[in-house]
Amino acid sequence: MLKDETIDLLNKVEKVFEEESNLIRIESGRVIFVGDTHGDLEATKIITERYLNSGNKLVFLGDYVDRGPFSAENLNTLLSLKLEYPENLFLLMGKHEGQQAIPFHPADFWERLSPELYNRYASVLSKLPLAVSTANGIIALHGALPDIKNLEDINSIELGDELWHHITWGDWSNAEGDHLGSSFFSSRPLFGRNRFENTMSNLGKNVLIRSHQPNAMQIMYDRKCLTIFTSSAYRSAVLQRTIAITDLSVEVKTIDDLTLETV
Ligand SMILES: [Mn+2]
Repeated sequence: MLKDETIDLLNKVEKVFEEESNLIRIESGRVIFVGDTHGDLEATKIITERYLNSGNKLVFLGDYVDRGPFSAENLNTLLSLKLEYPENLFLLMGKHEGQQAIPFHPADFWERLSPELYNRYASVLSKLPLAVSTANGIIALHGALPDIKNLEDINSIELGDELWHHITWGDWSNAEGDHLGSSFFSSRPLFGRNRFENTMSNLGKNVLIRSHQPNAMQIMYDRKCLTIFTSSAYRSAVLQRTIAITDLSVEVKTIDDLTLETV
């Protein structure tokens, strides 16, 4: 895409994101959750061609760029589709969309941009929503759950604050405890079962669908926490190209009430 076309796309889609709250509520229909795509344009195309139509809502859980071979194409495809289907496609914020708050390296997509495009992408992507709540018992976000008392608290989270960091950078561990510290090699905050159970109870939700942690156990916490990963860019990922599907007319109590599909 030429630079002028990219700037034009960013200007238009920025207005759509400015209309959205941090928390997206989905009340009916079928929802397809997509994990990190990380430059896997083919995965994005298969999923959007198969599922982006009336009656379905597609929720991408963040991390559209870096690591895989087609970062710019993947991101621009998703932004163009967001303009076309603003009510059927939702793009949540991942760690790789938060460059304005926490720049990190390596980040091959970001590092190749001109300063002008870097600033425009960083500014527009800083406006992405943080979480999706469905009427049948699901909360979905990129990483971990923040310590909040109710769903509405998500709307007052600000880019770069501690709760934002827990959502976009947080890992889960299959251990007891709440905030277990940060891993030694990165600033990824680590959380245990108590954080999961307390926040899920506060939010009145049964199942968390998230991505972010390619080597996490796919199913944790009594089959109520699901990690999906949809990019084939991480060879070490436990599962690749996996999506999760739910019909909002059926209450979801555990992960067994979802349909998992490999694309
Ligand atoms: Mn990721």
